[in-house]
Amino acid sequence: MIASPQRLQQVLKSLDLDLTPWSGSGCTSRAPRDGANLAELRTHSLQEADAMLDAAHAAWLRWRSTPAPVRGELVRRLGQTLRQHKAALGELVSLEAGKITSEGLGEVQEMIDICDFAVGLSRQLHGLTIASERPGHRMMETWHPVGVVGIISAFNFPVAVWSWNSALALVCGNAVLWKPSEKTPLTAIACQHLLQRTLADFEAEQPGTVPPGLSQLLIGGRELGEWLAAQPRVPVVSATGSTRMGRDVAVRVAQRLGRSILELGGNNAMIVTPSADLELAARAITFSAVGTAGQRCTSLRRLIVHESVIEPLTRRLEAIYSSIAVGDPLADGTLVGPLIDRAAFDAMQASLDQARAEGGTVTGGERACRGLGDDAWYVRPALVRMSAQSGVMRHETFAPILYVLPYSGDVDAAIALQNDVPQGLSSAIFTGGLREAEVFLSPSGSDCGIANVNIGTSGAEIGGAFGGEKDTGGGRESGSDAWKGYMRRATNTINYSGALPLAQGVRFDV
Ligand code: UN1
Repeated sequence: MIASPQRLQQVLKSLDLDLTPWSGSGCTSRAPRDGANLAELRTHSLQEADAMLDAAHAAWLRWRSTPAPVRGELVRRLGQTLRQHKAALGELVSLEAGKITSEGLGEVQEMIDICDFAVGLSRQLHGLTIASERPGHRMMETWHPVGVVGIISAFNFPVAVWSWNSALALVCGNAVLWKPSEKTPLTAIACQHLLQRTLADFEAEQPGTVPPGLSQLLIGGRELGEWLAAQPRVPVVSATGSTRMGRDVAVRVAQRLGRSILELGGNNAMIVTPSADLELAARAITFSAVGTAGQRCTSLRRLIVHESVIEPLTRRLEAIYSSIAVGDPLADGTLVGPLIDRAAFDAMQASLDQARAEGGTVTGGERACRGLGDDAWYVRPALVRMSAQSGVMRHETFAPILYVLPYSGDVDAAIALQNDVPQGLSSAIFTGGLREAEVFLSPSGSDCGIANVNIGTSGAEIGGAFGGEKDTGGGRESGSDAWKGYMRRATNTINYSGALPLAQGVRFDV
């Protein structure tokens, strides 16, 4: 296995990225695959953050008047840059976040896809025309750029979540100020570098198009996130991470009456009914539960299976789990890479201990691949048979733990169990029955932002709005009409008559 620092040098070379301006102390980038340190980076001070906000705000004042399709052209070029550097950026994601090769590349593909989506959107930032109750009047809605958009992102999708937010924010005419996870600063620096290069090339071809300062990157810890959330000149803050972090951001943003888009923890469930295709379900369950080492917001954490099929399904899963390839994420054939760090491993063990204390039977979950590094935290994915939905199942542990729970009776009983947790991000049902599927999707069905039939809970496409309810925070990012969260709406009434009729028939003759 080639050590991570050596692989990093290759990646930096192909990205043509010089880390010197970012080097310093305060933030260490490490590689979960072997525990090696990748780089020591300088954290930004609050004074520097202020200066970045000044620059971003000044850039926004110009960018907001740039025609939206021209803004789209910038994002089209960003998509091209990402296509050219997909392999290197994907490998950097694998190095710094520990994702297997195909998932690192998949994350960059998700960035390319959202750029394509945003380019189309740049010609479709439509408002409505509304019938006026007054003669000779017309009403309409106009969508305007909102200002500097703050982005706070997590380690587990270190580049895709930035792109969902910034591709939309940029076509919507905003500037961007990004505070990535301090666990993944290098991937953030690489994204900023690729965007800056794209901006510079565009500006060189069409001078005066791109204001400097349009995209700013803040490296540092929690205090920078708290600062960002409190800035009145950041009208929208989009934050992805834990529910604890989201509550803190929400309060700071709300105190100044800003807008937050929150994408927080999930505790995602799948219901398997007696009519389900069990083999298909087993494959979907495995990808959702153990993919990305269980470190997606959308990872499957609770499996709610009808008592009549729980035995064959669980046995099948135990067989699959016993042969899952855990190992170096950059090696061919690996399906499960490492956890992000020791704290994640400890949290997983604590949850498994709690599950045992609550009557669960645990298979797997132990440390694996110790030979890959003392500070590399690999685990065998864990399957936990539970007889009731106890306390441990109500909180999100960011690790590959799948609780398997039986239900009896009809699908409503399973849906009640599914919804009986604080979080509401993703959910799925496996069934051959139309009625069960439709009940699951109905108002009395799943209470999550994502509800799927006969596919797993993770791996959402960018075309749909992404996010969830309850402790998940209520925000929506990515596709559908999520762009509206990055703009402000003006309602316009235009009088083309010579009279001045008032609404609601009010008379006010002067
Ligand atoms: C996240 O885990 O923060 O649906 C995002 C998925 C991915 C995005 C997950 N497209 O699994």
